[in-house]
Amino acid sequence: MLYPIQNEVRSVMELNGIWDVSIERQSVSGSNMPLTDCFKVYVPGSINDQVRDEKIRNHVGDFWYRREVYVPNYLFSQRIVLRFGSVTQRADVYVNGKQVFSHIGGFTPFEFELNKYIRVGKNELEVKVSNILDNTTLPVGYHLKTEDKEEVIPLFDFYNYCGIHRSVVLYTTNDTYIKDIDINYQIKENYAMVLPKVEIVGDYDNIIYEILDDTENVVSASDDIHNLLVDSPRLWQPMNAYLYTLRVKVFSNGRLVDIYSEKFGIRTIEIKNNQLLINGKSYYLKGFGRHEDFPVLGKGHNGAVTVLDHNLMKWMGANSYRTSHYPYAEEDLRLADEEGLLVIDEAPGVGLYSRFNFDVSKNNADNSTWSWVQTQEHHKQVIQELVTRDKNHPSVIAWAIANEPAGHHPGACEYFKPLVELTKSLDYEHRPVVVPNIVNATPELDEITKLVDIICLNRYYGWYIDHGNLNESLEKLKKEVETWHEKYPDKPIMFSEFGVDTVPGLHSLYENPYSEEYQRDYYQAYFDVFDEYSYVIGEHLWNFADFVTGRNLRRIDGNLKGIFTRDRRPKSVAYDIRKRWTSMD
Ligand code: GCB
Repeated sequence: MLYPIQNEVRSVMELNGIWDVSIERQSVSGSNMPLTDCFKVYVPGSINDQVRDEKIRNHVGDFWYRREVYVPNYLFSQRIVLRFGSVTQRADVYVNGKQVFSHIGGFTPFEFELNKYIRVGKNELEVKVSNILDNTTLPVGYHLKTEDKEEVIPLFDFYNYCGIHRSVVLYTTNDTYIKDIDINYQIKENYAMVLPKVEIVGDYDNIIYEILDDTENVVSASDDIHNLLVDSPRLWQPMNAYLYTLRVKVFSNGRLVDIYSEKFGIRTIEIKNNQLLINGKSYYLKGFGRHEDFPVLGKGHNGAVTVLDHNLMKWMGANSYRTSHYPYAEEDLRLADEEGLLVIDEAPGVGLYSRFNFDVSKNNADNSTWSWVQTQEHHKQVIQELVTRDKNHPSVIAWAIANEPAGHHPGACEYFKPLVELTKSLDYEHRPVVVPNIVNATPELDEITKLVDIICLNRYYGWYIDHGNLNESLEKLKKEVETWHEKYPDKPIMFSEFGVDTVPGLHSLYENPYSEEYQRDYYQAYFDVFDEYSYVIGEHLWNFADFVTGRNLRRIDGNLKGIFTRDRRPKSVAYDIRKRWTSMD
């Protein structure tokens, strides 16, 4: 799905700002009834941390958002599209009292044509937002409902923030419009052949494709996609990005009816001899698993936070991150493209583990995951939405289609095989597919790793296993790395998560868990292991910053495994890691 842009033909109008929200539906379209029991919520932003009332903060079920939208008469000569960047977890959209659209899935955009539902001037827009998660949704939760209580117990470790989390816009196009663009290319000896696939709706008689360099010079132009050649292309390199623009112009009777500019980078990605090669050169991934999570905003997108987080990652010497555990705002990826950061782009396939427990030794009590979850169809939908949204981003180097599923429960392979195939088939580049692995899905039992391109391990030896005992746990870590390598010698291994909860300002002379010293020792010990193996191709620390979780005996004010606090102050370990990463070639 294309990002909304304004240009010669298209216009964009933001509907962000303060909306009215209530638990019960408040308005009857057309009436001037005063709204009672409404509270105010800023969009984009999670509801939960904008309200004082705990009942509202913890409400399970529906929230009704409402606002008026004034539509100027001049827009009506065009298609008017209403687009939501994301609504978590489900949205039912009502226009002037009538339900017109629904979308399930909290982390991808959706849009629909509005013309037939609106009039010139004042219109009423309502969105029923639900935060229910169950065994048919992703993420997965246990949905418990009795006569006097409704609850969602998350099978994952982050707070189930809800609301309209990303921008809401009205944008316009003509009746003939560019619906989608896939920018495929092939790199030859000293030129690149760009082969865009453009989907157009409506009548037209001519299309012109132009390729512009980063100073906006047209380097190639044609009405035939087979003639789009870029001589001596400048490659998009990690941390040294170079972006070209594909400009598509659509004409009808000599009149320009649509135009869209999409940036892209020219580069290759390959997995070969257990290495990750970008433009033929092997790269080591240094970076983080992250969350969209910030005080007050919750999971609401805020451009200033995106910019700061990217600056902090670059300051640390990172070259990559994973969008754990769901697709992030489109603005994040657009920035990563400009900055040369590498992104493992993750679908919200999290919680696929029956009776998941932080005490991993208890996780083997039940092996029924794949008979209990009914998420496969929805999983296909979220993968499709992820790949079609993000396919043209050069920053995206791999797709993570789930996080820590029960890869060792019967049925895991049957569940994942079609999903891996689908992901590859949707992506013209066939980028690597990964599924970060949980420690219980051992090399002997796991059924998923054979399907993926990079072995991604989330490991907590010294924390959930052998808590506080680094020496013993590292022997286990080494043994495990070697066992995976023996089983899959051609596949690279990366650590997609490892870390320890650390209370900022807590110091200890000893190896005391939760202290800043323990976090420093833990990371140093892991790094010493990674550096022994050439086939370990990356380290993503868990987590970039502390984040909010549900209430749990093991969580003191959330998950404290951040290298930065939730308000982005560095813990001591940040300086060690910065030293390591900035001195690594
Ligand atoms: C994991 C999960 C992540 C948790 C983390 C932890 O394995 O993938 O979502 O937050 O462990 O800190 O327990």
